[in-house]
Amino acid sequence: MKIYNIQVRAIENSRREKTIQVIIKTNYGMFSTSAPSGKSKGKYEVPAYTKNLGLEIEFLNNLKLSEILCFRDLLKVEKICKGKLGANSLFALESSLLKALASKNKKELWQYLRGKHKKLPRPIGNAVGGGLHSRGVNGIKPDIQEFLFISNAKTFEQCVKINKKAYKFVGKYLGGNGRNDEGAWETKLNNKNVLEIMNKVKEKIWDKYKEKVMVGIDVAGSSFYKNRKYVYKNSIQKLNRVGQIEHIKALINQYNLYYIEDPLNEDDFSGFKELSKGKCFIVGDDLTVTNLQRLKRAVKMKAIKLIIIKPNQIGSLIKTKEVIDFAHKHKIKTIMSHRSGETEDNTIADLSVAWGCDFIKTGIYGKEREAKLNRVIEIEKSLK
Ligand code: 2PG
Ligand code: MG
Repeated sequence: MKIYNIQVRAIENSRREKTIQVIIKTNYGMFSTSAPSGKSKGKYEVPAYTKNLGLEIEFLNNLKLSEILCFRDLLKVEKICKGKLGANSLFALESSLLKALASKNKKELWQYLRGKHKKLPRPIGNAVGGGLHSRGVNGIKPDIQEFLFISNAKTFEQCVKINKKAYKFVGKYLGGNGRNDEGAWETKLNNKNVLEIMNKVKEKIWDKYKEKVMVGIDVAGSSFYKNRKYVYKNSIQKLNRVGQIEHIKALINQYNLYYIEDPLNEDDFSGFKELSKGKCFIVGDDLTVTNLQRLKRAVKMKAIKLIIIKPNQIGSLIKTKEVIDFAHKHKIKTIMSHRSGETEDNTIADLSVAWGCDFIKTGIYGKEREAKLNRVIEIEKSLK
């Protein structure tokens, strides 16, 4: 595969922030990838850009790469780009190179990278938003960042349909306050009121379609942890660490929660461990930031049962794959995830299938979110 040139530019994501798009021109065609951007970022993430986007565009536009022959050759690319690229640029560059390589091998990206497993992920969909992702109503909003539906239907396509139906019912009950960064409903209700509605919808879906949906939340605990206190604005209370752990346990019991992401601040491995003793799936995102060292610590401490995988938290696809493999080896389930600021790029859909992720978290509504869901549906259909 000959790489003729690399064309890089700044495009806008769903939040109208600038992000990077990398286009590789080869003798097998043109291959493009754009990177997403987070808002409630973990403090241990690799920065999106080393200094700024402009400098990285300049570096990449002048970069000359020789042939890439296999996935491991990305290591050579990483050596050349060391210190010059942040996580967003590296993710976009490596993904485009892999798409070119897949095409050279007459395969789709997911086929080219796929191991022996046969599984497809299940979708996790964000239905109601609060926290840093939402404006709320006159600034009033739930403190929890995401209220999620997880369908248990037989196929990926059917799961998506059920999540969408649940999303519509929630919208009806909330009564039209618009949508947030991720296409989730805005509301001024507090956490508990939203959870009541989520559970009402869960029952409605069962009554109407005889399908199970589970309810989960992304607390994004670090985003409202200030001066050693969890500062809730909607319910006007401050909780210390022990208070927050008890509060989360009570929410799990009261609302029968299946999944909780980042219930605590990103440094509290032992608090995660305490919560992981229960029946609810405790998930690391800002805690683990797709970083092998942090995952190893979480595994050793039995702090989590699932891990969020965001390739642009770490940049390197080699490292992303290492994290996924290590997680699976230690019976930790993996969730390939979008970011709150997204483009219509669907690379993570291919990666989730290729690397056998258990779930994919992409939102439910909006063209940037549906691009990923539709891609997994397309792959599912091609497998039949
Ligand atoms: C999260 C993500 C995506 P952000 O916390 O899981 O929903 O948010 O991309 O803003 O970090
Ligand atoms: Mg999260």
